[in-house]
Amino acid sequence: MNNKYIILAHIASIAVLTLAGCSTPPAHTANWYYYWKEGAVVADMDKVHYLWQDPPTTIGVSSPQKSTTEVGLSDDVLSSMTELSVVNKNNPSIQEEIIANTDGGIDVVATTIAHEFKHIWIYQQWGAVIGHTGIINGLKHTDGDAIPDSVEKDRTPGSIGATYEFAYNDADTLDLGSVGGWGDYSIYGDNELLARIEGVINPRSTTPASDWSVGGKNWGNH
Ligand SMILES: [Ca+2]
Ligand SMILES: [Ca+2]
Repeated sequence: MNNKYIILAHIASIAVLTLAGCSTPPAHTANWYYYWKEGAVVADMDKVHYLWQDPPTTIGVSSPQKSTTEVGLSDDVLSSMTELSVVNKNNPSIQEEIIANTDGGIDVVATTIAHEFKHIWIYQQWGAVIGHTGIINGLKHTDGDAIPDSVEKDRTPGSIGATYEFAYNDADTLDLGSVGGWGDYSIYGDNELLARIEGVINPRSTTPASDWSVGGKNWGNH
């Protein structure tokens, strides 16, 4: 299986980061955030917390233990682009390619919101967070990627386990952690891959006609 997806941004999500700990942003910053939130230019923008960081250290975060209704985005959501190409360590026929697209803005935000809420969805299914092992909600977790052993071992056609052939004892079966600068994914790469793909194939809806932010879809048209 060789799946290719078009991605609009490098989504450097750190699922275990908290939303707290950011300094108060200067009043003049985040034109994009306020325009898109107040104008509902991207669906679920009302559930986005602005992560002010100088310089930004991540694009988006979710912290399911603290909130299942809010995710965070930083200014880096506007700029970072990359391509992801990974292969299952145990079955090289399983390959996932996520190809960068340089058209950023609301498209990147729509992808990133979907991505972060997929991390939360995983938490809601089984109740584990990154790094948790042992029995959680009656299901065994061996590798700490928040996906239970039974789900990773499942080879029923169409299941998560069958689609990616995840290993129950390897948190990063497709070796996302080997990609330059992404070493953190070695502890939850399987979880991250599900979120990456969700963001690409099922991004939040957008209303480009309402995007009057600086550099946005209608910038220069007024
Ligand atoms: Ca697991
Ligand atoms: Ca795994």
